[in-house]
Amino acid sequence: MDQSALKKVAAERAVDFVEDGMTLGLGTGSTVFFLVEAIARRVREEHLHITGVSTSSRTETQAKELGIPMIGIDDTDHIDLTIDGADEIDRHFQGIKGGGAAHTLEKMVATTSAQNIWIVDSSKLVDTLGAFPLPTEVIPFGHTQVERRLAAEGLNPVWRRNDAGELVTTHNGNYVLDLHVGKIAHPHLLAQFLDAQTGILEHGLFLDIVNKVVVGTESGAEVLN
Ligand code: ABF
Repeated sequence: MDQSALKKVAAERAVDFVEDGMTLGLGTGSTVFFLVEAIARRVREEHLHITGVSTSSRTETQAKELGIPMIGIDDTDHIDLTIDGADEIDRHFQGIKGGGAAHTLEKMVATTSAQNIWIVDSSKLVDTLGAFPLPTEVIPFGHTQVERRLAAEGLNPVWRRNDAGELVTTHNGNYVLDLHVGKIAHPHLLAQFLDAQTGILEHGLFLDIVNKVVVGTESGAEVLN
């Protein structure tokens, strides 16, 4: 099976955790694409009443097109469950997100949610976080100062650019600075440092947030609790 097929395996298993009446956070990315399709199928066939809260305009558009009723995050007082993809996850369920430049919105939805499930193909499971460059969202004013500060700490910051060489901007109009750290031995300490940096709106370390991981493997979906 290729990576995309493994993502589909994970997404189609995770939809079993969706219950009638839920307000559901919907993540972003190619794995979530399969999830949204699977949820829409259940809504259609089983007449489930689901209300979705999305983390990006991409997901919002797909969900609406498939008939899933959507509301904004500020229009609800709770989210029962959020299902999202990830870039890396370790055995303690600590992870990295932000490969799609949407991690601030994703973290807002995740931290509002009572439960979080991540859906990944098996290549995303790692012993130590950090091989995937850690995304940070940086406000434009003073962004070069932020870059200098992080470089001085040995965090190897690199601005994310599109194919035309322009700086990538997030939904919030900010830049993405990827930290090529290699191995993150102490994720909580790094998160604490990044949280304290003026100019960084949010980083892609998602710590102590995930309750369950559904992994797509060659032999089917594996649920890790
Ligand atoms: C977004 O999509 C990101 O936070 C994460 O970077 C990514 C997962 O990607 P995919 O499912 O496409 O592999 O949720």
